[in-house]
Amino acid sequence: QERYIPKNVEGKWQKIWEDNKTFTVTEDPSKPKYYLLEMFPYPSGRIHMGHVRNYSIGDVVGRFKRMRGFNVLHPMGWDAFGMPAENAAIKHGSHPAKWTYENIDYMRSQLKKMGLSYDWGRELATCDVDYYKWEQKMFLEMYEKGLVYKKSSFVNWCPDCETVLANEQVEDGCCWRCDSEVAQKELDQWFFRITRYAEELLEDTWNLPGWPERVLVMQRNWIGKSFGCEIDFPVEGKVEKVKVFTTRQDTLYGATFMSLAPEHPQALELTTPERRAEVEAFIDKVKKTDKIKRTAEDFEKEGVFTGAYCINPVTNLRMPVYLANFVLLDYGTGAVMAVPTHDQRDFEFARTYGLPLQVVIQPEGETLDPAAMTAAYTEVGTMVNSGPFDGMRSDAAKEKIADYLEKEGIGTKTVNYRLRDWGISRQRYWGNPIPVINCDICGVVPVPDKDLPVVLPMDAEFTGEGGNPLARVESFVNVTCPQCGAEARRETDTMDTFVQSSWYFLRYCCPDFASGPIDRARAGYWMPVDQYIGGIEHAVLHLLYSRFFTKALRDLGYVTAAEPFKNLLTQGMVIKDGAKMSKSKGNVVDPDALIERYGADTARLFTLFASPPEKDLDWSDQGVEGSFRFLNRVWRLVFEVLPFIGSAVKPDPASLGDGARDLRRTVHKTIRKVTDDLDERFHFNTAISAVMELVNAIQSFEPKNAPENAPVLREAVESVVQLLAPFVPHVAEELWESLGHQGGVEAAGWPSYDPDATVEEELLIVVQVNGKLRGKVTVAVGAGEEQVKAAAFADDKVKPWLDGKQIRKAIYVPGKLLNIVVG
Ligand code: ANZ
Ligand code: ZN
Repeated sequence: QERYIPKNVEGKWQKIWEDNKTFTVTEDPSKPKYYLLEMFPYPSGRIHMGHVRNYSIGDVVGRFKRMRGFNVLHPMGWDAFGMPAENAAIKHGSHPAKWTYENIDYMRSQLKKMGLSYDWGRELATCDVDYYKWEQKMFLEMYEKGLVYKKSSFVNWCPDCETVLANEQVEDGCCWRCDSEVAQKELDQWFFRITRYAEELLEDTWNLPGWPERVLVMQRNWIGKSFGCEIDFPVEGKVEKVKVFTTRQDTLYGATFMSLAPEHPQALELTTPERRAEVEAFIDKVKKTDKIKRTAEDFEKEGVFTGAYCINPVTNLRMPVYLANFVLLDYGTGAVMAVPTHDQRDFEFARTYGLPLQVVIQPEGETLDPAAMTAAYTEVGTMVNSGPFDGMRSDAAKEKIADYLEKEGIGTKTVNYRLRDWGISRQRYWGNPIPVINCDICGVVPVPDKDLPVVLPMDAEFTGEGGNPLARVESFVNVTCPQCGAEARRETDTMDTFVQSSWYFLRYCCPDFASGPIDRARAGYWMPVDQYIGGIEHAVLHLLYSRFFTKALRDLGYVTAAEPFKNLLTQGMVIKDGAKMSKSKGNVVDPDALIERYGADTARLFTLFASPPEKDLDWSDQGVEGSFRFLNRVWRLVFEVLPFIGSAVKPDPASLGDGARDLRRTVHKTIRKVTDDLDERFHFNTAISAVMELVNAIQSFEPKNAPENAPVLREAVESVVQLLAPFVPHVAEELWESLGHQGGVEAAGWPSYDPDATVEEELLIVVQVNGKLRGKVTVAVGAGEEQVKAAAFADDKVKPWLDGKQIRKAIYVPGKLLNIVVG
């Protein structure tokens, strides 16, 4: 077969892999395990270049590890619930299930055409009853443990998708999916109590050295731990107190008024009758604005006076109580002691409403005048106007004041987290039904075990009229209460799709396990995932939820691992003409067309060669052409040397000529380099260039037909084929077979290098005359200064610069450079 025709090669090997179940794995205790995972795709319809890149990266790792003797679990599946299926159903009048499963079939065939080394026997789709039924079971177990609860709350509401969004799904006040502006709405919602794990989630970020630092930083900031105090402020004329949370108790002596969240439960109680109408109007207004806007730095600070006063417990100052739009109900205690001199928001608020300022921290060598201040002073300084704490540094005073408050019974030291519980209710059909029944008499009643799973009814109608189609399926909704037998209504909220992706990696360990969600033994063998690969856009959402789920399931006894992903690689985007490849930009390259024209190996090679995985990949048609040409060269080279290397055996280092020894050195140095580049690293592009150089070296090696060169030549081309196998598996298998091997290149294992063969025998010395580069000479390793000089003086390029001149001195940097000074 003289010509490289990808179609002939790729189909053939894909069938062999499938027939031989080459990538099917079991929990083999005799081998080291390696769990490799790429983030599973949403079955949107077609594979895009981002997928091609993600999965090509993963496949190199998987094939390399397999060649190195690891038992590699490399599964694939579908994140199959979600809104697009329902929207498509509305648009085309079909069923979300039909749309989803058709897309899965098509995309699976696309992935198979890429020659990815998946164990397809473990494939799962999260919309399979067999998958989501286990999620319902775990949900109810978490409910029992108080890890799931229902409460009425204000939620982010996307008016276009007509569903609730988690905080993580709101970007700049807009829906992460459709970009419409997010509104606030009060609804009964289901939550996972992720906050119970806030501390452990934070703490364990320090035990994940295999994660990119910036992802860890984003998670730490998202969890947002802060240390401070809760302080009680008496209310004038009442017994009740107002509790605030502050991280700046050092500013307590400067607190001049109070700011409460408009939704604060004490807001109306405190309001005096004459202020009531105005206060109510303000509360209504704020409830309509979304939280993200309210807390934006440049959003106008607005408030209303309640008519009530608090007493500052250390200064006895009367502090007017305001409601303020920037104070949120669900952070801290929902109430803030306002210190306008040292907090910028309070400063702006005080200026707007003419409230008093008191400086309690002075900057070094300066005296702040409250009347002249144009911004709050937020740095560390010297304490003033603060009674016994005057003269201290403010950062030291923090601790002292906290102690004092505790001793006096005014306040307590507390820790606060920014992390909120994870709202998972979605008012949509195409999701996992929350398995409870709402009874007027009994309240929330879990669906009894014998009645699980709650299966999505197939006869819902998708009219696009808004609301949840599930809620309109009477046969689904109308049930009797399992507890009291009264008429009751089935819950129609479904779970956020991020719930399914929070444990799919556990189900991959045991996809056929029939007696529970997770087989402890098998999950115990595979977990944690050794290498996870996916986009940076999941830095907080999916990666935090998965960590939470793993910990929660550990506490339910399902797994032993505390962390799901040992190493994380976040790959860059694929860009073309300077922009992210996307339909809206009109710059997409279709993987099908690419594979049709060049074959999967070229598509893989290009995406791996064009840039390091973490960086963005700039699409280049010439680059694709170049990769294709390279594969053609390798192909031709193998068939060119094939007649000469027939039955050649391993080279005998002792009997090699100079040229052969040089080639062999290049071969072994290349093996060493590629191994280094792939082992626990992702330097694919430099590994590929090293192989390209090796191919050049083989091409220029002559004479190829000399019998004594056959062993070295054979070793050289075989190494090329082996080193390329993880990148371009089809070509590699075909050439390996052509070279006379049976059983496949992967099974042959990864080549090892002979350290002796890599030792340099000659050195290249740069020769300068009066500091200018004039030539290069080759000398034997171990040559002394005199030999180097002799070679330099005799060199044709150097000689003309010395002719007729007097040599004053020569400076030799051993092994590198000779500078001859003439005059
Ligand atoms: C007084 C003070 C003085 C504050 C000062 C800051 C500076 P972190 O660090 O992010 O935890 N705060 C407390 N609860 C709030 C809520 N529900 N909505 C809006 N703001 C709230 O932030 C803690 C600080 O944020 C607290 O410390 C409080 O203002 C404010 F010079 O108290 B501080
Ligand atoms: Zn009941």
